[in-house]
Amino acid sequence: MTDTGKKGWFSRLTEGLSRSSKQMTDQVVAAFVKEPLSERALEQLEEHLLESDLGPAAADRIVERFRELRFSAGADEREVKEALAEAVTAELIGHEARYEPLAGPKPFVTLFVGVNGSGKTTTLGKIAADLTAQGAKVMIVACDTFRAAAREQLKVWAERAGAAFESRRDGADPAGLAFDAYTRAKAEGFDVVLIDTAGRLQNKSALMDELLKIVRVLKKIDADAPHETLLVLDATVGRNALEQEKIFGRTAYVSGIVMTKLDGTARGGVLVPVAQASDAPIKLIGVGEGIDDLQPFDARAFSRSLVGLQD
Ligand SMILES: Nc1nc2c(ncn2[C@@H]2O[C@H](COP(=O)(O)OP(=O)(O)OP(=O)(O)O)[C@@H](O)[C@H]2O)c(=O)[nH]1
Ligand SMILES: [Mg+2]
Repeated sequence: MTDTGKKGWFSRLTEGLSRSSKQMTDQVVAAFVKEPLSERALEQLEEHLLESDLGPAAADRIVERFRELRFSAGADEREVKEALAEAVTAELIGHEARYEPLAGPKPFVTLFVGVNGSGKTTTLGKIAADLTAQGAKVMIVACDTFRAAAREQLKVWAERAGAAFESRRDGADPAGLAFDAYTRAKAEGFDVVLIDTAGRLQNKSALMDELLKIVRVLKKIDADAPHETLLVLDATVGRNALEQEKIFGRTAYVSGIVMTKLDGTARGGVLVPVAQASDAPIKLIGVGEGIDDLQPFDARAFSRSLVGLQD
């Protein structure tokens, strides 16, 4: 997650986004390179932007930018890609921020929320490993108490990261667990507390009630807790991610968004409308299942990778 080894980091991003960049650029580039500007080319651009799930508003603005750019008939591939990358970056300005758990209060409590399968547990595990590698004292709390498998999966991540692990048996009250774990973390000088939550309960309102209850009990210990609530969204569900942002963004005190599985889709452009719809900035992106495949979100780097630029 730290930007050390910049080159490896960037090539991982580019590799992860390769399906999206193929979708987005191959034909677009062909339509503009060494061609006089035409309505047909602009239409194609719009089509491909929409197919990448960038959304109609952003697609319109990008097409207008291209219309005004008026590439010379000698424009090469690089020029076209650079222009597209700049246009996408412009759409993301103001929607990026860092996740900095070691810069805030101690222990810094982060709550992970999102629908089932979005990547909460995996993201939490990657973050834990990154933080312990930096020497932080990390506690992981398994508030998805309804599934034994969920607890086991998280325990594996905790062991791999060398983090403390707090859990309870099936069906135990997640808020009670969160309260006790935070109390212990405070008493024992932990730097960071990472709280995993269930993605699915009997129904949506039960899920929201439970999240709000966890938030309420944490606030009994520190009115500012949780210090971060990360909404984890799966890019492969395309524009459904927008629906999920709407539901959680309104009710769960979301302070940052993690967009996962950008490597598993050609529609990574969906990050753009999600960023624009959300009050919370994008903070992290997942570009693979491995421990090193979680990255801080950088609008410029993301945009360049999305159009297939290699640096
Ligand atoms: N390719 C890819 N797979 C990912 C990424 N992030 C998570 N996954 C995979 O997505 C699947 C679901 O991830 P989980 O972390 O279990 O999701 P969850 O939100 O905890 O799900 P529930 O506990 O059921 O609510 C797992 O197989 C992960 O390995 C990513 O960035 N890229
Ligand atoms: Mg999980």
